[in-house]
Parts: sequence; C-alpha cells; structure tokens
Amino acid sequence: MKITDAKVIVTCPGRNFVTLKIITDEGVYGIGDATLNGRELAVASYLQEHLVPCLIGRDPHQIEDIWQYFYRGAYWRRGPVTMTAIAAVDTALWDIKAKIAGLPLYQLLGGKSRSGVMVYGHANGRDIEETSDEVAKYLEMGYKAIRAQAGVPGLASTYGVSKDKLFYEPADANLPSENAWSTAKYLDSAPHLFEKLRERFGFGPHFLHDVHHRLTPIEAARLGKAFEPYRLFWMEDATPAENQEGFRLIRKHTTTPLAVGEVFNTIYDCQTLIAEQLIDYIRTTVVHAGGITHLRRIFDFASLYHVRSGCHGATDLSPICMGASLHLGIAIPNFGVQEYMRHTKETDDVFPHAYSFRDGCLYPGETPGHGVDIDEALAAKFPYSRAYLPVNRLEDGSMWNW
Ligand code: KDG
Ligand code: MG
Repeated sequence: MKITDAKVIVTCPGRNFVTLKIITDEGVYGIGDATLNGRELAVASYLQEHLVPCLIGRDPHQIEDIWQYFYRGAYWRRGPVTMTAIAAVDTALWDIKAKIAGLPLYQLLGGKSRSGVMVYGHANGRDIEETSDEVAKYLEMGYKAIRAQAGVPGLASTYGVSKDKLFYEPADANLPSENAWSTAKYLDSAPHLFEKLRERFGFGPHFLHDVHHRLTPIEAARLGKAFEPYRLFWMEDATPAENQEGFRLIRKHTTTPLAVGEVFNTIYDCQTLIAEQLIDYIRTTVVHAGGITHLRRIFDFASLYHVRSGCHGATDLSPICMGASLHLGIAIPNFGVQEYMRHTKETDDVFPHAYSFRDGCLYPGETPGHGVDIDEALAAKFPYSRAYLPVNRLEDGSMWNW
C-alpha cells in the first residue's frame, strides 16, 4: 500500500482550520487536523513545502517510522509549527489504519476503558451573577463539569468572557485586539465566583477555572489556597510553564489540583512537571503535541505518576482533533476530563462527525477510523480569513501574558 497524494485544505467556516488529507493507492484516505490558532498558514506551508513531498510513495502503515522520520529527520526538533504538522500526518495515518482494519480507532488503542468521555463546558459572564446563570444552563444540558470565568470588577475586558455564550471564539480580529489586566483586582474577585457557585449549586458539579498563565508562582499559590474550600476540579495554567520548576512553589502551598499544557508540544515540555508530580492533569492535545503517537507517549508517561489527561478542546481545534481525542480518551487508563467547546453549525457541516454528546459525556461513535470527515466542496466556500488572538497589557501599558 502506498501514499499517492496528500493535500492541505484551508477553510474558514466562522474560524480558520487547516486539514491534511492523505490519499492511498487503494482509495482509502485519512485526515488530520493541522490548525494552529493565529499561525494557520505557517503550518499549511510547512506541510505543503516540506512534509507532503516526503510522504508520496511511503507505506501509510509505517506510522511510527514516519513519525520518527519527520521528528528526527528535520534536524530542527519540536516547536508548535513542526509538531502540529507532524500531528496532522500522524492523525491521518491512524485514520487510514483504522479504516483499513474496519474498526473505530479506539479499538486499535486497546479498546474501551470506560463507557464515555466526561467533558467540561464553558460558563462565562460579565459578572458572577451572569456566570452563575450560565452554569445553570450547562447543568440543564446535562454537563457534570463546567469551567467558570467571570469579568473582573474594574477591568474593561477579561479573558474567557465572550459576547456569544455557547460559541466562544477568542480569535476575534484581523489585527490583535488588546485586553487590560490587573492581577490584584483578579485575585480579589476570583475566589468569590466559586464561593457563590458552591452556595447556589452545592458540591455536586465539578468546577474548573482557567488562569491563562497570568500569575507568578507565588500569586498562583495564594489563589490555589483561596480556592480550596470550593473544591475545584482544577486550576488551569496558573503560571507560564516555560520554567517548569515554577510549579514547585505552587505545589508547596496548595492542594487545589493543577492542570497545564495546552501550549505544550512535546513530552519534554512536561517531563519535570510529571516526573516530580507537580501537576494533576496534563492538557496536551492531539493536534499540537505530535498526534496520537506522541500524545499516547505523554499519557503513558503521566500514568506512572498519577497524572491524568485533560485534553484542550477549544474551538480552534477542529472536529478532527476532537474525534481523535475522544478515541484516545476512551481507551487510556488515566483519562481525566476532555474540554468541549461546541463548534458552530457551519463548522460541524464542513466536518461531519460520528461523535455525539449525551449526559455530560462525548462518545466517539463506531465509524471505522476516527469518525470525522471533511466536506471539501463546502470547505471551499469558506476562504481563509486572517484572525488573531488578543494580546494583554497591564494597566500601566506593559505587555503581559494573554
Ligand atoms: O488558541 C487559544 C485558545 O484555544 C485558548 O485560549 C483557549 O485557554 C483556552 C482553553 O482552555 O480552552
Ligand atoms: Mg486554557
């Protein structure tokens, strides 16, 4: 069996997505997500110019060898653009292998370890009351886990607080928009959100919170402590993790579970965090961390240290990534939770998929492969449109982490 063609498809059904489609001489094809928010065309070009020519003529069954060929063979290892491109190839190859076997992908990963994949949705509002009402809506929809974010009093805009409730899309402008940030104001207000949520909803639902890399380790330690009475499922991205050792300080001071990793792209980005048990959930994804092959490696390593999965699942990860992630999530022993930000109808139409939501869980479906396809004719009707994530500044104008 041979790969005869591979094409890069860029489409924008409300937001940009990059997809790799690998075609074989037996007519079977596979697809992989290659979307890197705000840098989409860099990955499209990396694939088109550098990986696609090396794929033609190869045996699509040699997934591990092809992965190593692109990882070691590039000489320039790691980085989000490289690892997203490798992920797209890897995901498409697993899709092909499972289709040829006539099995849903999870069967090739060891079969089901659980009946469904618990997901968390996003409740956000301009203030605590609005967020609390959003939480109520998610509970009505059957969610068991909900991430809650509320506007910070005194700040004009805050990360995670969208105009459009169900379909939050942070890449909102064709040049970066600017948010303002005050750590002091945030630290004063954030614990009250969870105090009020526990008062209203009790201790049944799981609540999560995303700090979005905005604190120093000691500030994050203080926040984690303040959250303790409200028993969060996790505090996410408490501090930037380029310096993995920073988490030692947070860990010393709080028992609030810690999650990190949506911007990581290899196992080396979380090696210390996992081996020293500085975190509880690793949030790396199929699309940004080298595909099924590498993500499985990260999760197996994590399983040795009581660290569970918590895959990133924002709208900038296409339904292909979501489908692949669900197959992995249902199979691995150390699954934690899966983020699920709903895609718009236009996106779901471009990417028909077998997965479905029921009672707070997603189910990958039984279609051979990862169960997600692309309607190329429809995709062609939505041309690429440049869009950036916002940037963030402190009140004195200094650049800060978004
Ligand atoms: O591309 C960036 C978004 O995916 C990110 O801001 C969303 O932090 C996020 C999350 O946890 O979903
Ligand atoms: Mg996040």
